[in-house]
Amino acid sequence: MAYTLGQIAAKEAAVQPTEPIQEIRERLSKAGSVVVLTGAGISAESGVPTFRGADGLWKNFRAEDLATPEAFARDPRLVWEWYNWRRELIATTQPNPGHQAIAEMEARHERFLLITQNVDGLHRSAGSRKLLEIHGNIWLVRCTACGLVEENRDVPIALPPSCRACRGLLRPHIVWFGEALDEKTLDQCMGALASCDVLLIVGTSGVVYPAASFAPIAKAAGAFVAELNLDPTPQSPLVDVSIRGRAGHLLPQLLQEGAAPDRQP
Ligand code: BJW
Ligand code: ZN
Repeated sequence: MAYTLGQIAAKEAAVQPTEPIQEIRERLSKAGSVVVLTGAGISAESGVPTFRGADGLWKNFRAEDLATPEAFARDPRLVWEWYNWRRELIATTQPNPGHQAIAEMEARHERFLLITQNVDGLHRSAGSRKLLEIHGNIWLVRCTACGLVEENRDVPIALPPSCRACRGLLRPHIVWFGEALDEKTLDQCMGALASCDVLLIVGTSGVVYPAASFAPIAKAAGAFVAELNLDPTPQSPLVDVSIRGRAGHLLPQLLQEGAAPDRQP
């Protein structure tokens, strides 16, 4: 994580107004349709490193060396070694109260969609089912020859991994830079964003497209848009309410009907 717990507590105590939490709570309670968009920040409290920022995943690796189809074509072993390192790390993690609060939101709202950019699978582990993993899933592999997609939970995965159907080279079933997102998945996102009453954006820097366009799309369609993040983002000026703090602290507060918000982390 980019901050010590002491620094985070100081940030939250210094600037955390109670009203915006209450406003989001009220909007949620009246909403017919809710969409939640999450990024790496929601899993940070589970111990999964984020991508950007001081302790981000890219710090020791150049993105273009690892998360592009060109990088994989050039050196599949290097890319797989990075994924093996991440699979090993993620395998030891558990969902945190932020993931759990979103699963609870799904249970409370008939029309609900969780859109996550995360590939770690922690939302599903927390119980979320109305879920689109728009950048893929680290526990799925895809054959570069025949396209077969399969679950593979080996840690580490034996290198080079090959397809049991055609012996072709397997790759992570993850959307890399320059690759298109699944069209049907993106259509589902757009449909939900165009008709939701509330869009809640949690723990994403909001710089990677197309997810970076979701807030303006929902806003233009008339939704109330709220952001929960440790830091301001380029999306902060566009949204109706932007709250600084830890997802694992703020999200459970949104579920406390009628209760005074808890100011402690
Ligand atoms: C907390 C917290 C706590 C921390 N509580 N908060 C110029 C303009 C427009 C687009 C482009 C452009 N140049 C290039 C593009 C396209 C490109 C793109 O957007 N690039 C930008 C960088 C500019 N996009 C693409 O290539 C996408 N595809 C595409 O556009 O296709 C078009 C196409 C059409 C037709 C044919 C061909 C192509 C694909 C994007 C795929 C992104 N993939 C990655 C990596 C996958 C590898 C892997 O995971 O193994 O997905 S990039 C990486 O970033 C990962 C993430 O899902 C994604 C988003 O990151 P996220 O989640 O926001 O994390 P961070 O670290 O950035 O932020 C964490 C946040 O949490 C911070 O704000 C913290 O403050 C906060 N935080 N702790 C609350 N406890
Ligand atoms: Zn195959």
